[in-house]
Amino acid sequence: MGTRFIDLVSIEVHGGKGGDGIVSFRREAYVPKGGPNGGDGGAGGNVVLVVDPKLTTLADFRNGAIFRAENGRSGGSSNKTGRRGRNEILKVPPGTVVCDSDTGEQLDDLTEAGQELLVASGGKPGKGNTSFATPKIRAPRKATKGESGGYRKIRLELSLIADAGLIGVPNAGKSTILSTVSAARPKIAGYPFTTLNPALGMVKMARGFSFILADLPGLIEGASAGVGLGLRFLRHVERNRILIFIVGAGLEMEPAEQYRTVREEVMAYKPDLEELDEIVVLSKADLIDEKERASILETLPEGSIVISAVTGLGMEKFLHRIGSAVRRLRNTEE
Ligand SMILES: Nc1nc2c(ncn2[C@@H]2O[C@H](COP(=O)(O)OP(=O)(O)OP(=O)(O)O)[C@@H](O)[C@H]2O)c(=O)[nH]1
Ligand SMILES: [Mg+2]
Repeated sequence: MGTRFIDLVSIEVHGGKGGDGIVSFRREAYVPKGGPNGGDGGAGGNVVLVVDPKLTTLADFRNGAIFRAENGRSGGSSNKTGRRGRNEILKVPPGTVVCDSDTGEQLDDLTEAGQELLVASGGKPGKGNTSFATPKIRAPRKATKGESGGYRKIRLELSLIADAGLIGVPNAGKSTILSTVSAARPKIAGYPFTTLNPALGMVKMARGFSFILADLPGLIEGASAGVGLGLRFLRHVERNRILIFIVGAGLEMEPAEQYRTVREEVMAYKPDLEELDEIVVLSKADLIDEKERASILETLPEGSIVISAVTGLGMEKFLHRIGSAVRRLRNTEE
């Protein structure tokens, strides 16, 4: 179904190189030729994905970015093993599906908080000359180099369900709203049923917080019985967690009537939806004056918001209202 927003990035991951083993001999006073004491290298670091339930998108990853774990250090004299390279830990949101970009093979579906996936192993460390000492060769001059780490291109894919859906009669201005608050570019036109399939956009707020907003096809009376885009539309509504009713100024139907009609259709389709959070918004407010706005507001539920996607009026308040509803929901779901 179309209410999924696919967040997709390809990245490269490189395990760290293993540290080299070294050639070294003991040097003690009065001992002309000490035995070998060259230590092994440290292993290269791994690149590991780990699920962080606080994340909801892959927006922190730049497409094509390269992530390298640290190299292991070389061994030291006195049989000191080199320090191993630090792992590179990449946090991903729950629901991230990981595939090898070259083979297309699915490596894992990361769903649980804290779940880990090793995507590139660190290289094996080299051995120091101590390891090559035998009864015959007491002073080996041989040490091996660390191996390079694993490398691969992976694809991270997250399919998101919208947090909130824009619901309203045709021409209420739903697509215009989505296009001004996100990078989504739904079709906008002054005729009904411009939107045939839901469009989704990611709304980015301050401090890395974001949510997914769905622009839904217009809804008319009888939709729950299959009129207009009817059921096709309503199937999408039930996948949203917050219902945003958009009523438009300047339409044939009065705003209060739009709200009543649309809400009734939604609830007739699925009474459970009564339990979802609701936000009521009067849009296209630039078409009417202050006085008319106030009198329309009196006919809408308390706390309704007035906006214009064209002039920007009320848009900040609108986004904050949705943002705090989304936050509340996510907190209770944790
Ligand atoms: N003046 C004004 N016009 C608007 C505003 N928002 C949308 N419009 C116009 O209203 C018409 C319908 O806008 P859309 O965003 O396509 O409406 P919609 O609710 O997505 O319509 P459907 O997809 O048919 O359900 C277009 O001609 C828009 O340019 C607004 O804030 N002010
Ligand atoms: Mg539309």
